[in-house]
Amino acid sequence: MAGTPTKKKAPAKKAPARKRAASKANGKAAFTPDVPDVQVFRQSGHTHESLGLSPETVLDMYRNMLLQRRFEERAAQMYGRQKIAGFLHLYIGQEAVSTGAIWAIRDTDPIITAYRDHGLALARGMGANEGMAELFGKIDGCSRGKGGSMHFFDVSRHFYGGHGIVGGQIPVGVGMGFASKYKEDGGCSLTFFGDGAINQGAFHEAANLAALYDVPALIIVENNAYAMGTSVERSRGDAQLYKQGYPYGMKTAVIDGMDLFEVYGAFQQIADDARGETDGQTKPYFVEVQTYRYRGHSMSDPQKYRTKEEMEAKKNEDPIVRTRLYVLENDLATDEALDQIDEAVKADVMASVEFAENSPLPDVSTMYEDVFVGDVPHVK
Ligand SMILES: Cc1ncc(C[n+]2csc(CCOP(=O)(O)OP(=O)(O)O)c2C)c(N)n1
Ligand SMILES: [Mg+2]
Repeated sequence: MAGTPTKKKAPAKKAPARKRAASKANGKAAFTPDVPDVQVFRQSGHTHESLGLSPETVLDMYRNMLLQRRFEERAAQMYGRQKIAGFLHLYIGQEAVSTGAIWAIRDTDPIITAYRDHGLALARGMGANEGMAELFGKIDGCSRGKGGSMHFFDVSRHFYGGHGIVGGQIPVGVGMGFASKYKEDGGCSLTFFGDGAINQGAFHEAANLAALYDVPALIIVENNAYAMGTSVERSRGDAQLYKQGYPYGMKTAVIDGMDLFEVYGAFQQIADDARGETDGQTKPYFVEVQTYRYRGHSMSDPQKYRTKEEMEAKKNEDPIVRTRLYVLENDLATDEALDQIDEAVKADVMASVEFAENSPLPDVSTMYEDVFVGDVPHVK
């Protein structure tokens, strides 16, 4: 199956120094941006040590990426059994983006995203139970069963959805950054959206205001190469998305989103700069994270728009496989220990299915709740 970590044995010969796993797989050509103020985070040669990550933290990050993947594999199966209604958009392949970014920022930095939201929610700390129950439309779900797959929400963890209108969340995310600036709380908002959303007016309006008001906001396009069945090349006059920060006078970052350490290192640096830690000046960043989704747009996508060869090549970049190889090559854990992590994650996800099954449907009386802050103004 696409993107499933394979059990690779650790190489017999010990590596002489800390090395980057699967660097062969990362055969991306060197890249020179042709607009100013662009920082490129690709093939930086990071190690966990150079990033200040302990082996335990690397394993936590690995566990979290696996949780996202196993959760969604199981969700796909439950969709097939008609336990989940409506749409289901899987994040499989993009897990290094969520885990790398969220491990790099503060727990209180607000996050908002589009409908492909399970991965970011689980990376932010949502449990599999709350997530699966939401997919099942049950009262114990993160949105009390009334949001479903596209509307995961967890205000206690500063995770603000889960939005279905392409690009609609971008002005809201920039607004959350503006709130941080206004309140001077040192926060920096993270607004995620897809490559398809960059053609929406909402992106351009929000980008302009973010730059104009020096908003501490990371405006992040997760370029997974497709918007439904349309490739970026087919929908853009200029497919180099990173250039979109320049017209608004924003600093820009381009990140290899298939590499956990690259994402982590980049977000640490740019989030600190955005919140004003480097020069006392808050500022927005436009961020292009280059990633790939291994599954279809949603569950009913025959995927005729891409070739098997493209998929095979991309599978070599699987962020979970690459992290596993890194862990083994650098003796951070044994093959058996990694298998145990996987088994524990699978058991956690399996238990979440039972939890979701047993959770009640929301009562009709809850219909008007969670719409307004405070009392419902006019419903009797
Ligand atoms: C305003 C609006 N137009 C169209 C749609 C239909 N639609 C849903 S998802 C999607 C593709 C978006 O692709 P992208 O932004 O690249 O995100 P990805 O699915 O790749 O994560 C479209 C066109 C929508 N939901 N909202
Ligand atoms: Mg896309």
